[in-house]
Amino acid sequence: MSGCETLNDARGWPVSETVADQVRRLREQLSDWSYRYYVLDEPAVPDAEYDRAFRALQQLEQQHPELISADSPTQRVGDRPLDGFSEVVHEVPMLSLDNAFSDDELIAFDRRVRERLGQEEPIVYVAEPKLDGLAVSLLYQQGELVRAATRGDGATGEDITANIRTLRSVPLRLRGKVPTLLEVRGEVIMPHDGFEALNARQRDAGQKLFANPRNAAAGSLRQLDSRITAQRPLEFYAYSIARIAGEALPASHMDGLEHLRDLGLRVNALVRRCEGVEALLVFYREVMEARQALGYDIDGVVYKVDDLARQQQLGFVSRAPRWAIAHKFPAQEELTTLRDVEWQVGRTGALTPVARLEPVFVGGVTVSNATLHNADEIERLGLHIGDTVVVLRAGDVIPKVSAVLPERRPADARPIIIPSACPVCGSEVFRAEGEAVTRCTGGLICAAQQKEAVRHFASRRAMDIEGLGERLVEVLVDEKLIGNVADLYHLKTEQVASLERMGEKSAANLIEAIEHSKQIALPRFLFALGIREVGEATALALANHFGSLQAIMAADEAAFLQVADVGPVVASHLTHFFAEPHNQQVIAGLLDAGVSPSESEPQKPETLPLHGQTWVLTGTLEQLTRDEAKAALQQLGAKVAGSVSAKTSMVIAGEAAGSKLDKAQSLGIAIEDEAFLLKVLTEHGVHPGSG
Ligand code: D41
Repeated sequence: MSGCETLNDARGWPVSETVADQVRRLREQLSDWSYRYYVLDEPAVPDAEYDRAFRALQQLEQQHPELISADSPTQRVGDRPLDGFSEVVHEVPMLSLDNAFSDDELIAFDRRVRERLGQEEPIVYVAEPKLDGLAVSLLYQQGELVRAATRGDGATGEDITANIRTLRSVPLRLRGKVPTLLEVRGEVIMPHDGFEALNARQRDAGQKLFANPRNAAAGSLRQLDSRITAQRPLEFYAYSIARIAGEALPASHMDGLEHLRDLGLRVNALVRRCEGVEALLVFYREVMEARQALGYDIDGVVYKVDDLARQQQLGFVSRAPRWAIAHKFPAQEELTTLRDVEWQVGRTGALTPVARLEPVFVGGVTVSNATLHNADEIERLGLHIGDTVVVLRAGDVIPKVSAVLPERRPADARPIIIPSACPVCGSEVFRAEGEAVTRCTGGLICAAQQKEAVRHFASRRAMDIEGLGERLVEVLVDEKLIGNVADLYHLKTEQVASLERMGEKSAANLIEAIEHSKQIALPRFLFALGIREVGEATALALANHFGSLQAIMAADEAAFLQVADVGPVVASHLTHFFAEPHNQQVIAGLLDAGVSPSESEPQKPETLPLHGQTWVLTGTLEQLTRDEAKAALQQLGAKVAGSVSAKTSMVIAGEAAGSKLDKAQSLGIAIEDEAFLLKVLTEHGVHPGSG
């Protein structure tokens, strides 16, 4: 105990502290938090806390501009663009790395190293991931960042100090006891999440997209206006000391990296000391496994002889050190030829173009097919059959055609034609306005969609056929007992009982459940047909509006558009569905088999009890799902909106209702709970969830 008490303010600082002390304290605090965040990878405080301290410092500096210094964290961004980059001559050249493309080439490298050193025993190496970014060189004098340069041709680069200063992972001042001079080399990269976000912003702003994180990083460092660079998610990792003065060079590469960490520079966490070539190969495989999950691109690993004296002994050949090598991962992009395009039909009827390629070795496997996603993608790529294309296969993801080389297009190249009929069932195909996907309209008969169609038809909210689960649908279709939903109604107990893992009893139950489903409410029947974008609420609106299946099947697009809740897209899905002869046949088959959807008088919307009202559902309901509650309210003529406004008639608040509830309260709108909703529904004879 000092015995001398000082008064502290709310932050715990002595009140007598001078402004200069406060500024210094804030800077130390901020740089310490950055160090813990970037170098130790152990964030000390939430971002908001950092931001508060940052703003406090900004404010003090504004009031006392004489206290501003270049190494203050507030001074990362300059305020005017440069006319151009000036040249930087690298006092210590920035070397390049030799490559090994196979285990054998690596083993040969290790043998050469041991021969030159006259050493039989295993060499101690340091293994590092090879970050796929841009090499830069940072110069610190008396601990302060004074210059940053690109690699250029290795002998001269460009001065990008203003841009590098904007990277928060680059300290503007080193920590602790600093060398009088330090030149450190490292890589600037853009992580995947930042890259995706940047491209999304570029797209929104109508700007050109970056092809990959490396290009985005390069483009960001090449900005003459550092205010733009400051908005780009760039990160720096240090990987070697080029020169150091005022203290001795560490004895090994690993010691050097640890020293860099202590000085506040970020070093990649995967870096390892490895003894002997086998350990290098283990490291290579481990990093390759971890590659997809790293969050940034690497294109291989780098091995360096650890001992600096041995490095010196080995020296250089031309411009690469003999003591280091890059062990590259298999290329993830290769060129090949597009032989043909085939169209596959998915379980929901989407037609997907698949590229048939001249087989090519890429990403470690031979690829002969790649997805083309949809017709828009083909158009975007400007693809022709016969084209030379770039195939991308990253990790375990499906190979894709990522680009075309139009200058290599042969004279006999053919354009790609979108089929006009489904390649599986021959039904008409259809592409809704504004949609990228072309779809088969033969949903009820198309073999590609059979299983999905039957599964949906039988599901609880549709025909509710108990016991007809996904697995059984699979078997029934595979055993060719059914081809479409109408065939369900011709199944015999003996047929079902003969299936694997089906007893007499469960077979009888199934047939009974199928029989039971024949009496069905029209909205459920419509929903069960699996028409695109016709959910329960739309099915209900259609049933209310038209009253019968016959009336619906006779309607044209204009008539569908009269239905509340039906817009142009749904209207065109409906028209195409009912116009397809295959679908008409299946519906006729269902009716012939005795399925009889209920009929009722078409209801005039004005006569519905909640007509003209807008309800909002918020929070979690206990008894009903959101969809059920919504459908039930719509059945009574209410509109169900997603947000509260002055037009809202009623808010139903379930468990953990949030901002919508606050808003309703502030607008003075009636708020009730789920019990009230259920009471209203029963009073009007609506039993949600039971059709
Ligand atoms: O991660 C990298 N891209 C990386 C590049 C790394 N981890 N270490 C490297 N080490 C060197 C030497 C051995 C010459 C100091 C490198 C590079 N060079 C390098 N980057 C670009 C050219 C050379």
